[in-house]
Amino acid sequence: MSETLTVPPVSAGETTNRDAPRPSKNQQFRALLNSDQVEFLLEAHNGISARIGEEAGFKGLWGSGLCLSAQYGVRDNNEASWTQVLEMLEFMSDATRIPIMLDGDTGYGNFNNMRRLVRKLEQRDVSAVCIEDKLFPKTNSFIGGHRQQLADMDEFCGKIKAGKDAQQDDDFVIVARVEALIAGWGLGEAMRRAEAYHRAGADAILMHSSATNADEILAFKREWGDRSPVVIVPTKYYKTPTDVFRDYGFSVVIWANHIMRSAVAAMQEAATMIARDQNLLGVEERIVPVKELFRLQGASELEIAERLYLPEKGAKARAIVLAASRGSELGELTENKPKAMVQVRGEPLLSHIVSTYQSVGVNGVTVVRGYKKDAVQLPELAYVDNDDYETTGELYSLHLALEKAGEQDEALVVSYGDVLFRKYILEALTETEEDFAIAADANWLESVNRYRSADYVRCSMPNSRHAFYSHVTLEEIGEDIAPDETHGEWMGLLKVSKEAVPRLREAVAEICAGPDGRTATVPSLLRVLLDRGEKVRVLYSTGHWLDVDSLDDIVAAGSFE
Ligand code: SPV
Ligand code: MG
Repeated sequence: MSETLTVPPVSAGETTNRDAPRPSKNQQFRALLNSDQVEFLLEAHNGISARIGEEAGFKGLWGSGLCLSAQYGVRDNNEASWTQVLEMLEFMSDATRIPIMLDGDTGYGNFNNMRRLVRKLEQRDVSAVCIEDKLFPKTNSFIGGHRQQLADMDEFCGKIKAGKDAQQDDDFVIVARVEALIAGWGLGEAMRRAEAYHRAGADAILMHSSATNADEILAFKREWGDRSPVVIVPTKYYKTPTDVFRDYGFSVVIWANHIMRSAVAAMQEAATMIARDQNLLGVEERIVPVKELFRLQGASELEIAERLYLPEKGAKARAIVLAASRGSELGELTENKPKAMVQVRGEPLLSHIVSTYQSVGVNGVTVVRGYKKDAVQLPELAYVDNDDYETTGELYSLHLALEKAGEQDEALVVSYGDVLFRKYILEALTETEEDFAIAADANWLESVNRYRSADYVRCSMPNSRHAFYSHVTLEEIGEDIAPDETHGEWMGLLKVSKEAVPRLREAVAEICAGPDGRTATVPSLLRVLLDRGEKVRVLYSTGHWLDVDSLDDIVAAGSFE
């Protein structure tokens, strides 16, 4: 199945479904009944099984009373209320485009209940209902069928008539199910009832049998001829070749409970295995991957719809966090783990950074690991390893991450595993429209420290109220900008629009392939971008970030919220 908007669970965005018009479900079902070949309905009992049936190529589904009851864990004795059945049917109908015939048991009451049932089914786009001539509450035909009492024939005819009168769409189908053979009354009674129901307006007769061969069903069909379409359920006489049904001119064959039974077998096997092994190793390769569930649920349709309908905000970005270096200035704190994993307020630095990203909706975070990479293990992150971290620099790490990610249709934020920043800075950065944007601290003078190298920026204008409303751009970045020309300190954050990501990737690859490429830095990349004529927007802030370079910084990070 294609990954686009092919199958339309209503809940998964009917509004985005613009496929060519197709016959209504009722028309489709009517066509099945009138078709000159034998047609098949597959049992389904919830949304996902309905969808699986449709994908397997079935043209219609059977909402089996037995299996709908079983999936609720109750007996096929009308223990599930008719509205509970209806509710599940709505999910099945929403999940598929093929028609569904409900096994409506005895119609859940008298003619009046039947009328209401028909109206409710039509409202849920269910195309047909089959009712059986037994008494409410019914019992499954294969449980003591011979002892089961049949409905009064005339009363049942009234129910059929009431249903036919209630339907709004001419193509809605009512099938009358004759239980005379099940209850041991023989062919004569079966014929008498089938004829009465036919005259009452039933669109088809379902002749049921619990015999293990098809003799009585075939005898009925011989006698019935083509008075109306005949539907059968060969659960017990499954050995009869389908060609026999074809030759006899049956209209519809229902495979009535096989999806539920196969699901039960698979669930029992998996449950037993997991209970026995107390791990998932054995079971994992026998079951579908989680992404198969996502596919069946129509997750890709939601992604497309989100692109159509959600505002393009900063959230449409992913992040790369460069965290390959040790941070040896922290001494024994980084003996067994890189700086990004040093604890601050009970959590690794990296966790704080990832939380900040997540708080603005940037959930796709890739971390480049290097030094003690095995110590960098946090949930929900993607990892790229720079195993040459000792001889390479941060730009090389970025290069590896960009190459691994391949083509991506999202903006990108690059930051470091040892730089904390406030959420609003990130938010403002991701909302910029420019292809490249960086954040700069205009309070750089406050944090000047002779022992610490920093990347300073010279911009198109210094920070001011006026600058807040202007599009300040970067003119120079480096460690050696004269103090009277310095407008701020780069905070280690770079945003790249989705359109500019390919240009970024190309520039990074080119620098890394050059003579000093393996030890190049992100500021050197910014210089190359400026040389290439790219505009780099600068957002000023005053403080509210922390570059963790020393033990004092670790202490300061403890109160950074
Ligand atoms: C069902 O599937 O619930 C049916 C068919 O009614 S049978 O179980 O054969 O009665
Ligand atoms: Mg049933």
